[in-house]
Amino acid sequence: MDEHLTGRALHGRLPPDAAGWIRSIEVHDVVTSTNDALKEQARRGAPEGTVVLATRQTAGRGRMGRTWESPSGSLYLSVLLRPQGVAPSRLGLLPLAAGVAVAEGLGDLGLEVQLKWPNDVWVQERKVAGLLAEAASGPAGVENIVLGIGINVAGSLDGLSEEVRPTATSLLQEGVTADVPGVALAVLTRLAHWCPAWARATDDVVAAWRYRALPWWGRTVEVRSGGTVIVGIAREIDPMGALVLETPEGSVAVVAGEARALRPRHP
Ligand code: BT5
Repeated sequence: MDEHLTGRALHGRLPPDAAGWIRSIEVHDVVTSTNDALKEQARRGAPEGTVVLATRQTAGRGRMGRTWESPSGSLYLSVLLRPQGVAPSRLGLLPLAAGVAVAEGLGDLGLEVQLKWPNDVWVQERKVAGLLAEAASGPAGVENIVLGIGINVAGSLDGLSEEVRPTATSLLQEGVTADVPGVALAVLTRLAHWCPAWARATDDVVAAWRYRALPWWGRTVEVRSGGTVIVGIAREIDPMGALVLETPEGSVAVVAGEARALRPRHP
């Protein structure tokens, strides 16, 4: 990243509301994982709204032990939340709230995206961004959450593996010529609204998410979760962010997993 783009300079470019919630931004050219760097800061008592940002990761993580490929020139950021008295059952809603923030931020830059349950940001069936929320709990409940977001900004997908490339896209690939700081500002501005809104349970996260979701309603969807596979007709997102599927055994609310819409069978 440009030398003049320090965290302090970036923070100074946030709109006042967002600058009030985002406490500080630490900028790195390269880290193992911004989530791990921020967890370290959380252990040392960093406040809510602390942000770690990098343009390359050497050990970027996805969910369930997967890798988030993190070549240079894209945006990898993590935000620290310290929600007070938030029920653990609301945790599943946070990736949805963050997805809305990313969608709105990218929308501000001219890129229309769609949200795929629970944590993917897509442009026409290709993943442009992913979200990973990791919570640390203690005796008093949820102590902190490190919310990580990876957004493919750079134009060339050459930095991605052959396996990931066919299902990935980037901002530049989609014709949006924003730089990493610009994308960071757009997304942080929206996160500064949606993270506190999620914690206070004020704005309707589910309605905002559904508005931008892939139109799966009424389609047959398969969710792999742990060792199980659940297939049913997608009906709704429940108030806690679970995907409600209508199965032959009845209605099932799936809280986490890997979802895909099955192609309709032709006779
Ligand atoms: C995610 O996991 O989508 C969460 C990604 C979160 C990444 C951020 S970057 C900042 C912070 N620090 C971290 O270490 N992580 C967070 P999941 O739903 O498990 O998706 C992972 C899958 O997405 C992989 O198995 C690949 O198929 C695909 N993938 C990996 N890298 C990709 C990329 N750069 N672009 C598009 N798809 C990718």
